[in-house]
Amino acid sequence: MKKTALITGVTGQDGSYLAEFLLNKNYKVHGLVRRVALEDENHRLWRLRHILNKIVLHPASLESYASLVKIIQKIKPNEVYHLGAQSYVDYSFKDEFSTLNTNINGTHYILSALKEFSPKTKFYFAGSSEMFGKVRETPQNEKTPFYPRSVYGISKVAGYDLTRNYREAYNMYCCSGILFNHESPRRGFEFVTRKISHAVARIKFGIQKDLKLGNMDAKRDWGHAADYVEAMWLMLNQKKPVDYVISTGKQYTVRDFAKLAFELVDLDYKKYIKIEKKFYRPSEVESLLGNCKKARKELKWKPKYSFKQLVEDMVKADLEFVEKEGY
Ligand code: NDP
Ligand code: GDR
Repeated sequence: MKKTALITGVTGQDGSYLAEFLLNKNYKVHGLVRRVALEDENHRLWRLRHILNKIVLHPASLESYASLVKIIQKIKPNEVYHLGAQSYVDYSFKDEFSTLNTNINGTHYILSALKEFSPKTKFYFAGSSEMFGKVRETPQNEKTPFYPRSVYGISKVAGYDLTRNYREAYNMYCCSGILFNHESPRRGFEFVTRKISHAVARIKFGIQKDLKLGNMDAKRDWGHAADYVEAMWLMLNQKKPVDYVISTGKQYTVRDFAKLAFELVDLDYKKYIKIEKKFYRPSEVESLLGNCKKARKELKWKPKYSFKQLVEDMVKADLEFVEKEGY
């Protein structure tokens, strides 16, 4: 019999790659979407357009326990991948309350609904390297203490703890991936990598003059989303639920990313970038670097994309995007 998976956040970057990945593994894939997405398919479902006829979408809200219960009772999925979240760190400083509400209550509602109505379902929580924040050691692994620097990071620590507690208290198969930044041509435009690759393409085509950024010294461990969704699936297909760090183990600055992206179209980044205070965060995460030895050993997972291949993939895709769409 086909396995059934439910993905929250299916319209996002990771949700779309994961849906494809699970279809290739012959899963029946269900996705939870906000009703507005169904009303505006063109804009809200762009990442899923090519697989829309192969997946089942259910309107629901992470803010409504009742709507989540309805879907879980109906599908009783083998696996739930809980990716839905207010995921933009910068925005979490501007709207703390809704970030906490969506990210903490949304996670709690799903866990609670599973406990009541489908306790055998395996549950994946999208944890984040933002939980390490002001890092206590370098590189960071599964034992590194958390020190979040934003409401977003705080919400992810709470989701991580809820997930652990459901595993320990109710003996459910619940685990968290502590994923470091992962990007792709499907990254949202507000995140720095996509902001850069999109701007590079627009500047190359002469429709943008410069690129305004904040802290270019921030260091991140950047991987490719297509690689990282495989790790989510691996975590739900082990004998026991265990939390894992997923990362590349290599670190670059925002400046490194920009320099390479501009070089790929024969431009010098220094001529185009302007620094603006408004893109700095009230409390910044300066440096993240993951140690994923445990995942490499136990899950036999490793990233396929190098940093250079990631930047190339994004810039190439945005050159095609801007040429086709004209913006
Ligand atoms: P995206 O921002 O691309 O996608 C977020 C998804 O959550 C979207 O489908 C969005 O729906 C949905 N969502 C947001 N708010 C709600 C809500 N109130 N009700 C229902 N759905 C909602 O994120 P990514 O794909 O990049 O990330 C997936 C998950 O992994 C997130 O939880 C993120 O925090 C986490 N993460 C991401 C990392 C990364 O580098 N990408 C690293 C570590 C963790 P809509 O389309 O309607 O807005
Ligand atoms: P991050 O990603 O906060 O790491 O969270 P983002 O791309 O937003 O920022 C990365 C770093 O770049 C610096 N920066 C800028 N960022 C943005 N967005 N825009 C700018 O103009 C800019 N200039 C400099 C930031 O200050 C920061 O240091 C992502 C999200 O996907 C989270 O959901 C996820 O949990 C973490 O990665 C791991």
